[in-house]
Amino acid sequence: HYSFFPEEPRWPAGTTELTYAFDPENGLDDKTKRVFASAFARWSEVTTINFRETASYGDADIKIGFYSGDHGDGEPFDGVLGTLAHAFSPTNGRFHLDKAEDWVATGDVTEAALSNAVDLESVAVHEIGHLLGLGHSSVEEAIMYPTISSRTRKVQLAGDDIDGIQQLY
Ligand code: TQI
Ligand code: ZN
Ligand code: ZN
Repeated sequence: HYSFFPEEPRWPAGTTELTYAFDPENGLDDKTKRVFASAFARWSEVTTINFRETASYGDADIKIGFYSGDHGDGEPFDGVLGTLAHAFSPTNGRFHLDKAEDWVATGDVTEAALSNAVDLESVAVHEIGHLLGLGHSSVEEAIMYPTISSRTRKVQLAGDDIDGIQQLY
């Protein structure tokens, strides 16, 4: 079953659009950016919130970046596997990914040559759930279930994820 953060923080009632931006220092390619767009679209399909990329990083509601090790927020990354990414509860908007992972942005992660390959969209869909206010779910099929194996792709929202997010928005 889905859960929320303590005190159930959420984006303000009536929010119809949230903007997101990529840390310009990362210089991400379009292929990578399209993976995030696809992950956001999965949540906008089941809520009244649309997500729009903006070039003005400073003004964006959601700020996405890849970092290694200690990156200044008290939650250092740990190298290959372990913690893959973290996102904060509403309305913080910070969404950080561990640069050390072998991120797979397209194709079939189950066929990736690297045994520690991590599917970027799977992690993005999960972290966006946190950004919107969902905690973890006890339902194994749910995107918000707290474990995923490497070389696994899980990007489809389960009924449990949809029930949870529709409680908030
Ligand atoms: N990162 C953890 C996560 O996103 C960080 C975390 C732990 C967390 N507890 C939290 C974030 C409570 C918000 C609220 O769950 S992770 C998965 C999963 C991670 C894990 O790198 O371990 C995914 C990131 F669920 F598959 F294990 C993405 Cl999909
Ligand atoms: Zn961080
Ligand atoms: Zn999580």
